[in-house]
Amino acid sequence: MLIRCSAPRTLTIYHSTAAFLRLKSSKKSSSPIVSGFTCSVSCMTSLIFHFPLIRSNIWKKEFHSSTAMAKSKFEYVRLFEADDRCLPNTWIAVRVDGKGFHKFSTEHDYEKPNDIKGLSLMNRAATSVMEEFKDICLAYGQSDEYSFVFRKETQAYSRRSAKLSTNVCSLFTSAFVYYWNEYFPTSKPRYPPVFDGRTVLYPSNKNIRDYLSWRQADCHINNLYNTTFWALILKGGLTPTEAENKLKGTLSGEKNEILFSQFAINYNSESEMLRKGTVLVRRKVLVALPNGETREKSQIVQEHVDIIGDEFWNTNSHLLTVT
Ligand SMILES: Nc1nc2c(ncn2[C@@H]2O[C@H](COP(=O)(O)OP(=O)(O)O)[C@@H](O)[C@H]2O)c(=O)[nH]1
Ligand SMILES: [Mg+2]
Repeated sequence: MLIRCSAPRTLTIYHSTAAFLRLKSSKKSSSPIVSGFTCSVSCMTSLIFHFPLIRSNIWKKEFHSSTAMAKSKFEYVRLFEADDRCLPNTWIAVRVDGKGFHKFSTEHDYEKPNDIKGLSLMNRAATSVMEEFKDICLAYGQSDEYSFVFRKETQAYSRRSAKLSTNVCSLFTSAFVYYWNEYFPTSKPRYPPVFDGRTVLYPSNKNIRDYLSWRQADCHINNLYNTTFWALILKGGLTPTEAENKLKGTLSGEKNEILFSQFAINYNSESEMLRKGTVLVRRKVLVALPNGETREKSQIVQEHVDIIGDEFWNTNSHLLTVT
């Protein structure tokens, strides 16, 4: 088969056993493919989509060699790109955190101090991230943040730090918006939510455990404070300033006491998701088949458990084992 498209250069496609495509490019043009090529877009599109061979090998090869000449002049700019590959054999934690979520939660009428729908949406978005990135062995979330732990030996994106954080952060954010309606069926987001993302490396098992402990301790400290703070305001009639002054310098035991004696709230009876945050891990679960039988399937499950003590890590020793 022979297809010709006319000047200023000729596109010729010979389609046989060894098909090839030749682009005769005008030497004058600095960007031959774009500026000098007069074949119509629809013609090009039809070419690309009708000839898988062209699309895959030949097209790629010729495009590359054609553009190589044009590229060479500018190619040096690649040297400005820093190599940000993460150290080998090191735990990679990617944490996303809501930007200005104090405002976002107020603008979207989140319940105080905790909004179950909002937190569940965070868990849904994080599940999407784990579904996509199989090398994430565990995720931990609380408030407006989520941490994702990549296996020590992961080769995802050649361990490039920015690739990992931007892909995780982007998917998390889009999933947050994508699933919004399932959790807030009567309202739309009033503006696009933003999450930042960062990659942090931890060389030892102790380090990664301490990192996760740090985030869970943060959850505990903030949640106890917020629960007491909002009880003083919503149930005790204090102003935010009065509540803040009352809690200034108090230890956790004193906050527990205020909750219990003034509001009959036993903090330990509060929901585990609020007190401990959410751990996402993969577990083998039995799923029912249409024929009535069951099959084991790996599924991402949510657990609201302590990850500071040893118990979780003893029962889940596989999480820290390099495979
Ligand atoms: N009312 C409410 N606010 C929340 C909830 N989860 C997170 N937030 C808000 O999000 C903030 C997250 O903290 P941080 O990241 O330090 O603040 P940011 O800089 O405003 O995102 C909290 O201080 C709360 O104001 C929730 O479930 N309910
Ligand atoms: Mg935030």
